[in-house]
Amino acid sequence: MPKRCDSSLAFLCMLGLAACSGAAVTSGGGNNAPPPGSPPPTVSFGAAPTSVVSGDSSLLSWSSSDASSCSASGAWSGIRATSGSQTINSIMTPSTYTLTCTGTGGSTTRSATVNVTGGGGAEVSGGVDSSLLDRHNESANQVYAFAGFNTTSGIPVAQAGVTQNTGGCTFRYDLAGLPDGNYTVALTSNGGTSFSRSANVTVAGAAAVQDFAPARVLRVGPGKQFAHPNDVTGLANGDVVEIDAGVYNNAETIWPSTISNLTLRGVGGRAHMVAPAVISNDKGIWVTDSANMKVENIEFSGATATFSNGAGIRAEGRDLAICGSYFHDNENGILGGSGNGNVLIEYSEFGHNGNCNDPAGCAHNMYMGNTDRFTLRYSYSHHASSGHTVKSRAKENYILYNRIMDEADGSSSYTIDLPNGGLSYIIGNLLQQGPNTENSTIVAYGAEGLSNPSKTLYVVNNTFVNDRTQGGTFLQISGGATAAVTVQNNLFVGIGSPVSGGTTTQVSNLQTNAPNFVNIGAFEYRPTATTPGIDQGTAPGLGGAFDLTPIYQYVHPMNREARPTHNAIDIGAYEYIP
Ligand SMILES: [Ca+2]
Ligand SMILES: [Ca+2]
Repeated sequence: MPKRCDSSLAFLCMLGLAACSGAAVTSGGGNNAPPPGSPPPTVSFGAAPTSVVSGDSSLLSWSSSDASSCSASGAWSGIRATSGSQTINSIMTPSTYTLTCTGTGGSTTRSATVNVTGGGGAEVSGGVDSSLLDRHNESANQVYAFAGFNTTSGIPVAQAGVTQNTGGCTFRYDLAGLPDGNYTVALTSNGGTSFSRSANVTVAGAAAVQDFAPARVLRVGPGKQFAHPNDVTGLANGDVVEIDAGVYNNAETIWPSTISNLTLRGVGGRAHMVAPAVISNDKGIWVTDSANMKVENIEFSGATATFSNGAGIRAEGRDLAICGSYFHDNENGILGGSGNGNVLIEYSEFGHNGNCNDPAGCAHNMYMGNTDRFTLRYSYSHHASSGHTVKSRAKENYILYNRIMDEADGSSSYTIDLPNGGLSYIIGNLLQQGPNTENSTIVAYGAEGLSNPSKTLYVVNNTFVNDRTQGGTFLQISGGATAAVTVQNNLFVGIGSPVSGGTTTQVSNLQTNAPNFVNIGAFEYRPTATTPGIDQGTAPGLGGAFDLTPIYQYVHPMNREARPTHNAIDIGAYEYIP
């Protein structure tokens, strides 16, 4: 779930004690007397979260208008850009961060305080199996500690969000600073409405570990309960199916609609599902009819079907989360049905899927149907064959911090195709079309008619590269003035038209033929000191309820890191640090 809401605020919201805007909290104030005719700067400044476990970090974010410079004081110091963000690590004591921005109209001061829990007692921490979590509403996954054994009523004495380990499909929590005593430690995936697991934990001066394990694990592999994923029977709601790493030939399964909340997980590496020469369901290697499935560490290859649209996964059930998986050499990598709900794909790779063999329509590296929300993040999609590298008809699209490319010899059509519009966020991506692309456009919005309810698109802080020597179009908007499009802080490299069609708001974008990246030939688009656009971006602000400011940047392969801050935000998908 892309929405940001710090855990303590979410808890207050749950109790009805605070408005849950997800916005940062500001406090303090005080404006110096301005000279006549000039307004004092307007400054927005906040921390997220505003309460951390001792030793954890918080992100400070700010923006201003009518200011020429800002300075930090209190628990931090130094000169700051007039907008930006900075992660403060290892916060051990309650800390107040102050920012003063100055312009011709005077100065404005804002402060944000980060409170610290823990430090005085012992920590209770542990792993949380992904099968127990809501992957589509991450802030709802929380662990509470209640005083006494066997109770989950009343006000908890401590609370922590469940966090995902970077680069992986595993999760954990840390409840810090619990005084000695007996506690019930309880896991919720719906913000505290109910608890799916609880355990009695005694704290006696030392750290305690309490893991939350799945209800039941079925094991697949040589010598295991089932030799092959095709053989799995007797499934129950909430089961985890752990499949040993290795190659499984002739793989094809319809995961049934009568079972929900299944987690299918490769262990010890990826479990590779190789399609049979003829898939009997004529759709895909795995057809996910089950609601709320999770697929982790699985590889899919070789899917074909009668109409040249055989998929690694044919997604038909409501809500699907894919993590750490690899889809290659299928007709479609994933083909999303028209089922409603949310599809999340993260830390995954798609390559060499796609074709235009069927006159009725092409197959694509990934092709999402008209679902409610599609999120693609920290992933690598490349070398689509004739089809599109990413295609989605979803009503909402969050395409964040990915590498999506033809590279040297891919033959894709569009790099991103959102043919029906939708509320769409394309932020922090590396987007390239190669010399062999079969369509001169990189990103297309509304190409088949803006039939989704929202026709709003935000394209922010991406690095676009056109390697098509005859030129091309970086962003093509169809549908005329009905689309509301914001294009900000993008770096357009190569010849061609940056934005074509539509009525667009374009702010601080830059086009260059000399990007001076670390190694453009090897598709390493990190900036150097002479890359154009350093410190030349502008604060993106909010796009609807979503903060457009990039907080991560892509790390190859299929990973992410926090986007640092240095002076004003840079144009493009990376921030340059001297
Ligand atoms: Ca293209
Ligand atoms: Ca900068």
